[in-house]
Amino acid sequence: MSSGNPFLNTERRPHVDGLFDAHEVALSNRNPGIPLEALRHDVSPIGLHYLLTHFDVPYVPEDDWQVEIAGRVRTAQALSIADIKALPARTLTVTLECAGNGRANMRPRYPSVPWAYEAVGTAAWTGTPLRHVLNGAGLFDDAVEISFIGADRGYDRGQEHAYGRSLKRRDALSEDVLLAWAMNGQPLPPQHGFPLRLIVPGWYGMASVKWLKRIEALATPYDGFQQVSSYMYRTAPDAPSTPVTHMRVKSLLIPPGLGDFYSRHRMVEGGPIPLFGRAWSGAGVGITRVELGIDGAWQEARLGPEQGKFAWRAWSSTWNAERGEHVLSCRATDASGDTQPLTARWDVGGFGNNAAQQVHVHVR
Ligand SMILES: Nc1nc2c(c(=O)[nH]1)N[C@H]1C(S)=C(S)[C@@H](COP(=O)(O)O)O[C@H]1N2
Ligand SMILES: [Mo]
Repeated sequence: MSSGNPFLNTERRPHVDGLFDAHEVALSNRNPGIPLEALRHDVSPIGLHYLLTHFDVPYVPEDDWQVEIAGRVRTAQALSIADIKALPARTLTVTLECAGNGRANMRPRYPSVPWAYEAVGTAAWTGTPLRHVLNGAGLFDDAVEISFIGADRGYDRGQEHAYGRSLKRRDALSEDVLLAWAMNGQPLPPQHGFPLRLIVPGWYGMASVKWLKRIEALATPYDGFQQVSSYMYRTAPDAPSTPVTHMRVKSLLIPPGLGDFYSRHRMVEGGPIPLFGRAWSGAGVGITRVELGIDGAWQEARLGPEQGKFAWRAWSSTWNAERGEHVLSCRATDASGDTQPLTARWDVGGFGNNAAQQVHVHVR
């Protein structure tokens, strides 16, 4: 029997090891990561911020966009970008990381965007706190969740859907959740959600819905695909799942010395080598410590100044490089006492891998 849906046999993708599949490579071409050397910038220049777009980037020819506010509200409404810009504005420096960052370093790996370390970036987002719009429409008491639906649409594992996510009422009313129209002082570029996106600081990136078209107050939990069928931690395909929410503590270092074009392996001259990196955590929790690992021995790194509760923090250290092959690593600890693990904890979808980075270096 023909179902008319050729994607229905893609419900489960078996884990893989070894060479990357052409589909993974194609996804990776569409979704660039930050070049690690760009971790130098406090705020990532727009073109260096990572991207993750599940379906097609919607074509929005001009600014005639309207966002619907619907569902369990006293006054349903359609707001223009001008209406939203007339509300009180805030700019927040926010580090976003994709929940799938590190997936390619897990063995075996889940076939999806094969991020190693680079699905992270920090931008200055300008917008109005979402609560102004929710309060303007008047949430009914029975509104337990707010859903956010983007203009992009496609299939995943046989199911057609628009990209959508939700937040619990309390989270949605936070002063820090923004309806953002600008990134680093410029209108959102098409790939980052023009003309309007949600920014949910402290959460993995999937919560920050781009090309936002519809905001709906719900009396029952939202059950869209990206909420209940994806972004779930699971230790086995049929094991109980827990939702992916805040970012886990993590740090990265900029690979030192000179890189080889093809392998990207590093060549360093012996002597004192300055090292620099970034560390962040989720839920507005600060970074209290970063350690630099040299072949498994850990030394304390220096922390740079904080640049806001939701932005990554710089760290630096000096490595006395001696001739031979070395593995550099870094691990951060946050104010709730969480430290990065040295090896990935297993997750079926490859989510939340915050294992310490490893950089192989040849010193001559
Ligand atoms: N509408 C829509 N919003 C979206 C996505 C998407 O595919 N469609 N991807 C999400 C995911 S998984 C991430 S990690 C972030 C990435 O944001 P960026 O591309 O601006 O870096 O956007 C989120 N918002
Ligand atoms: Mo993501």
